[in-house]
Amino acid sequence: NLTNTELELVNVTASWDEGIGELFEKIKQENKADDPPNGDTGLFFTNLYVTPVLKNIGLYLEKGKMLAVAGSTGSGKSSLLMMILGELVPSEGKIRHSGRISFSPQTSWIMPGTIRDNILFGLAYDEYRYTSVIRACQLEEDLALLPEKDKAPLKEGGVTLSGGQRARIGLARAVYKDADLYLLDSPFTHLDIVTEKEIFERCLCKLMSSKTRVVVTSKLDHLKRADKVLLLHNGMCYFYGSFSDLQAQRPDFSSLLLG
Ligand code: M5T
Repeated sequence: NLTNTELELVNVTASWDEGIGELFEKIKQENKADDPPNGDTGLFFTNLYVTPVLKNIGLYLEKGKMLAVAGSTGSGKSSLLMMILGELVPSEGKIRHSGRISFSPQTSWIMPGTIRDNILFGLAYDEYRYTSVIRACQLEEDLALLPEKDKAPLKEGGVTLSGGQRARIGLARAVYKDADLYLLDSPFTHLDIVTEKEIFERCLCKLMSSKTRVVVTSKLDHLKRADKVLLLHNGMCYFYGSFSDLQAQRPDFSSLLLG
């Protein structure tokens, strides 16, 4: 049902080295003139197969639901978000979504300006919205400690910020933006367990409860709370479905979440 579906992937396969594929396609075309009379050009190209980063992925996410994307390092989680964003073009399959996307990358870029500028990121200041976001992202205490509060200037690259502050500013920026689909790549890196738990609850579950969310996270607690779980392994779908089905169908799944 498309009216309730915010995001749909149908048998999607993609490679980062697509450029190489295109280059060899070009060589192949150019070589056509020199083809032997029997036209057998297949052999030379059989070893030019490009390994896909994502293989045959299918999923759908209804409006207002949360999808947790899990898997070990290099399994393709960031690549999946890049594909939804349109940065990685699938070689096979279909991606469907409509509307505005808000994306927070694994490492947020800090621009020169105040903390507030870095959260608003060009959008108009709405006090209620801004305060809710600051609270949900646990930035209130950090700001209270600064004499200039959220008017404290930041340098490009955010050298004066801790890793956790930068992560929370990045998350706050993505959440402040009004969008139909939120793509959050590992929003809890550099956060201690308690802060992570609080932000997951207050921001991702409560503040964003009506939003369609794709969150890269391998934390068991997060998978439990998500409406859907996609567990990737070497770019393939190891599991897709509800957490209870994950436990039932893949009892050994936690070994894939380490690292
Ligand atoms: C999967 C390659 C990367 C790796 C594979 C984002 C990105 C990834 N890759 C590129 O070549 N270009 C890119 O822009 O794709 O990497 P991933 O999608 O980053 O995996 P992950 O998000 O599951 O890993 P991690 O470590 O962030 O948990 O071969 O080189």
